[in-house]
Amino acid sequence: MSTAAERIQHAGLRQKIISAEQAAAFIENGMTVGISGFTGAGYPKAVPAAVAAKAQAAHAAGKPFKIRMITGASTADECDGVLSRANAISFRSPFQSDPTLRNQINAGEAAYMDVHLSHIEQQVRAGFFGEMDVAVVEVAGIAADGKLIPSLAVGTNVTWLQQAKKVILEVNAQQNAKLEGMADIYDSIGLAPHRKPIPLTEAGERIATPYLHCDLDKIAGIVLTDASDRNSKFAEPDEMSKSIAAQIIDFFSHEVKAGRLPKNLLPLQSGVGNVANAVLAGLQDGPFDNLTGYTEVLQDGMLDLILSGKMLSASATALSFSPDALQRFNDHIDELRGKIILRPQEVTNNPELIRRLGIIGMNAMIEADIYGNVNSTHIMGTKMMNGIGGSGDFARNSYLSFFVSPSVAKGGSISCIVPMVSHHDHTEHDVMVLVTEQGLADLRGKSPRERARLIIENCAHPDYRDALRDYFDRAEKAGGLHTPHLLNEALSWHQRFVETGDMRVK
Ligand code: 0RQ
Repeated sequence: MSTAAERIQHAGLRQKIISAEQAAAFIENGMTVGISGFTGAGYPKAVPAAVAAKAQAAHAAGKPFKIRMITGASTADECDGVLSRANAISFRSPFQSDPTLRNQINAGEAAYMDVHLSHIEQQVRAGFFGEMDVAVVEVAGIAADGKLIPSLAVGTNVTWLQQAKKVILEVNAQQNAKLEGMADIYDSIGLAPHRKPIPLTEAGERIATPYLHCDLDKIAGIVLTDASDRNSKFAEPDEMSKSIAAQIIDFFSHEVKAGRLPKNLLPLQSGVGNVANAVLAGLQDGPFDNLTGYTEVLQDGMLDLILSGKMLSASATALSFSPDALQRFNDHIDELRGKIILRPQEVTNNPELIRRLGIIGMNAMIEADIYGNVNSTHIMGTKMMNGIGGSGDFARNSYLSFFVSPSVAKGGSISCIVPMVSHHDHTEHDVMVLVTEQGLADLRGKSPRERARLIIENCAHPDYRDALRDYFDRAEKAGGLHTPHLLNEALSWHQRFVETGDMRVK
């Protein structure tokens, strides 16, 4: 394995090697900093800790120090974690999943703008977030001509490298040098009115170059690291995940029989987490071959489908593997280079492409209401969990959009099917199939009242079914018969939970 210094093939850039502390000197209080990384892959491993130390020193001296931090998606403890523990983040966008930062957001100590992942780059390019002072971007290496070799996530790197006034690179020796050639970096999206169609018509197609570009004069320093991405092991699929997965796979068979899906399905997008991974694991034994993936995060389940030959190719913006899967990926990287394509998130999540390719989108939710509106982000309507991530990009534009969840949370004290969602991320117009371990509701072609009956009978937990039926019956009697509601009661289940710790009437 080559050292990080050996990964810098460009002689001039080798002169720019600095320490993380020296790099942190370029980052000042109040700056907007673009950071690489997407769902625990490809984030910088050393500079954030040095910035956190700088913040702590400033705070100890009674001086303010906080940065505005914009990423691709979530990072990991060495980035969001270390910076939020140092109270060094004043503003964060577009997606996070760090426990400390989440608490700070919900305590009003850090501002957060939850943005569709396909939107963030164009909004930064358009200047909606002001100027980007510094970008800190992890790469797997630098070619002799100065082109950058992406690491395990491409995310927003194209745009951060273009937009930032100064760039700090982290060259990470733990990232496989053989990643060179795996990415497909289309960087010509631009802004309206100068946009052209993105010339991608198949999920597995390559349309651009494998390298990231950066004006070499902007590179303020290069920090060498040797640390792997931090992704934890997946739990073996439990009965809950297996049940949800089995229903989705049955549904696919039904759709193939009905002629609404081809035998090899359509390109699959899958959200993160155990249920998503279980659906992909279920496909391993399912009747579908020659599958394709067009997703944002490629996790263990999809890797295994490719390795077993069930899936021909998959494209993603991040490879977020458990340590075991990372080993399998590294062992087979020569074979995988032709089958896995890493793209910018503005391409993986692009509405134009999701619609064109006819994606099957599968994402998890916090709650759905009886009409099929979905909340993916807020606990009891007010507290941020993670963010909308790419779920909206896929839900709105997919050919088939699924949302999945256990029917209850917190030991049964919360129903994930409620009269009215306490926060709207995906409206009834974007949600086609809801699945819990209780059953599946196919909402396509159905009016709101037809949907309500189906969701209550098929998806709600038996402990809550009578109460939902009662709510719906009384709402119908009250009139307003397109989408019946009792407005003074619609959020009473959430209110009851806040007051008593249980949605059920005792
Ligand atoms: O709480 O962590 O305290 O145990 O929420 O719930 O069931 O483990 O599900 O990990 O798949 O997360 C929607 C949050 C689901 C996630 C969400 C509690 C529950 C548990 C987690 P604990 P589960 P998951 C691709 C697509 C938005 C982004 C997205 C997410 C915790 O999937 O962030 O889709 N999605 N991106 O107990 C109160 C409820 C609850 C509840 C569950 N109704 N009320 N708490 N919980 N339901 C990736 C990217 O875009 C980058």
